[in-house]
Amino acid sequence: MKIDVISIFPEYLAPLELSLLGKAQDKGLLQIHVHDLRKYASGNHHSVDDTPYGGGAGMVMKAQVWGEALDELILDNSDLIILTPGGKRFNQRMAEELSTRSQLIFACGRYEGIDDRVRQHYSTTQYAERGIRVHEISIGDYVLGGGEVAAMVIIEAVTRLIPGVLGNPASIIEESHMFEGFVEYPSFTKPASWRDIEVPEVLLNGNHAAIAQWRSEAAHKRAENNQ
Ligand code: JCQ
Repeated sequence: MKIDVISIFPEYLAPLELSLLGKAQDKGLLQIHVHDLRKYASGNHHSVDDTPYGGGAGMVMKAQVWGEALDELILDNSDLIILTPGGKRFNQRMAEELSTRSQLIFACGRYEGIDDRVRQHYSTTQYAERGIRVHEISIGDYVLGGGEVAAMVIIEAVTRLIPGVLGNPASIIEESHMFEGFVEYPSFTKPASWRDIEVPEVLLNGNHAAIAQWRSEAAHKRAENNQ
C-alpha cells in the first residue's frame, strides 16, 4: 500500500517513521510519503489560504494549491481522504475496507477547511472511472487544529490490518468480533490477587464454556456502562 499525506506541517507526521510502521516500510509492505503543501503554492507569496467568499471568520485553503498537489500524486484506484470534523465518522469497518486499497491520499486541512471545489472536482465521473474515490472522514465530534493527527489515527488503524504488518494475526480475527459486541471482555493476568482485588474465580479453573459465558456477560455490562 502507498500512503501519501499532504500537510503544511509535514514535521507533524514524523511519528509515522517510528516502530511498527517503520518496520512495515522496511519489509516493503507499505510506503509512506509526506508532502509539504507549500511546495505546490506557486502564486503571489506562496500562500495556501485566502479569505472566504461570503465573509465570515478565518481563512480557507486554496483549491489551486490542493489541485497541483493532488494532480501530481493521484493514481488510478486511489482513495482521497479529506479529514474534517463534518465528515463520516471513522470506525473499524472503514479501517478494514481501506486496508484493502492500493493508495490512500490524506489531505490534512487547517484553518476553516479546504475550498469545497477540491472535493467536488475529484468526485467527478472522470475520476470515478479511474477507480478514484473521495471520502470526507471525521475521527470524532471535536475540532482539531488540523487534519494531521486525525490522519495518523486512521493510518494506524488501517495499516495494522495489512497482512504481515501486525505481529499477531489471531488478535485481528478476535478484534473483528469485538464490533459484533461480545469479545471486549475485561482481561487479567498474574497475580490472581492484587491490592485485595481477586481475578474472577471462573477464569482460574479451565472450564472453557463457563469462561466464554462469563466473558460474554462481562462484555455486555461493559458496553452498557460505556453508552
Ligand atoms: C477530524 N475530527 C475532527 C479542522 C477544518 C478540512 O477542514 C478542516 C479540517 C480540520 C481538521 O480535522 C478535524 C477533525 N476529525 O478537526 C478544520
